[in-house]
Amino acid sequence: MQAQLTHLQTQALTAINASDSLEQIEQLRVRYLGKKGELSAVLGGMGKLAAAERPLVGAMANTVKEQIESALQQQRTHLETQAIQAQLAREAVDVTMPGRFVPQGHRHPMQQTIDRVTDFFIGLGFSQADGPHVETDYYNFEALNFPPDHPAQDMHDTLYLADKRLLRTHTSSVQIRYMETHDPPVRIVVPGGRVYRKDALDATHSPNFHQIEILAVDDRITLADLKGILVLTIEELLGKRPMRFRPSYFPFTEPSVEVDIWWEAPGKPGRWMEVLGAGMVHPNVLKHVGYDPEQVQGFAAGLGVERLTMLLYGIDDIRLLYTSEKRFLAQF
Ligand code: 2NM
Repeated sequence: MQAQLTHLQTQALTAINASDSLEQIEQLRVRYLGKKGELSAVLGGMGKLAAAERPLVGAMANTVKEQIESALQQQRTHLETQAIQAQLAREAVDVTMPGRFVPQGHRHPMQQTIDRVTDFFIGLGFSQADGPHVETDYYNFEALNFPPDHPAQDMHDTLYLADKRLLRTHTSSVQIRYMETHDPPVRIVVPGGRVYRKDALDATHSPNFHQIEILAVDDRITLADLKGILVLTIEELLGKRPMRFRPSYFPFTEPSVEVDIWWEAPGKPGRWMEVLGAGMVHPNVLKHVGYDPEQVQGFAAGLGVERLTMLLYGIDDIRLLYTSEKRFLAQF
C-alpha cells in the first residue's frame, strides 16, 4: 500500500506539473483527491491492514494528500501569473514610440490663390457669382460692347462650338448675367473661373486658364477706388512688390488699365509680368443690362490666377501648374 501511495504521488505530481490550464488542474484535483478519487480508492484498502501498520500508512496518506494539494496550488499560481504576464505583454503600449507619419494632401497652389483673393473680397462685402462655360455671342461679346464686326476671333482666339455657341473667353459674361438680374449696388467676385482661348501652350500662355473677376457698381465709384483696391489685393496676396499701372484698351471698360508686377526668376533677367486688366465699366455695358450710366458707375477687373500663382511662388513655367506631379505640388 505504501508503494501504491508513492506511485500515486509521483503520477499526480507529474500530471499536475504538466497541466496547462485551470480546468485541467481542477480535473486532476477531482481525479486524485475527490471523494471517488484515486487517493480515496487506495485508502479504502486500509481496513485490510494490520492495526500496527495503520498509523504509519495514515500519516503517509496525509503527506501525499498535502503534497498533491500544494502542487495543485503551486501550479494554479504559476498558470495565473503566466496568464497575467501574457496579457501585459499583449496589451503593452510604448508611449515613447514616435507617431506614424500620415501624408496629407493640400489644396493646389492655384486653388490657394483663388481662395485667398476670393476671401479678401468676401471680407470687403462682395458676393460670389458663377456662370456657364458655354456661352452665346451675346453674353461673351455683344453685351460687353464688342462691335458686331469686331475681329474678336483674332483678338481673343475664340473657340466656337456648334449652333453659334462658344467657350467663354473671359468670365465677364458672368458679370453681365448677374447685372441683368440684380439692381445696383453690385459687388461681386467670380472666383477662379476657367476661360478658353485658342492660344498655343508655352511657358506663359495656356489655351485654358483661370480668371478671378471682380465688379462693383454704385453711384459714386471712381478709378481711384479701383486703383486702391487693386493695390491692396496685390499686397494681400504677394506682399509689397514693384508694380505699375499702364493705360490699356478693352471694349468693355473706359478708361482701361493693365497692371504689371516685376518678375525675376533665378538666373534670368527681370521683366514686367502682366497679371490683371481692369477699368471703369463702359456706359454701353451698363445700358445693355438696363442700368442708367448717368446714375451709376462701376469698376471691373480680371486677375490671372496662373500668373499670380507663378509670381507668388516663383514658378517660371505655367505648364507646371497643369501637371499632377506630386513632388512638384508638395512644395506649395
Ligand atoms: C477684365 C479687364 C477689364 C470686366 C468688365 C466687366 C463687365 F462685365 F462689368 F463689363 N467684367 N469684367 C473686365 C474689365 C475684365 O479682364 C481682364
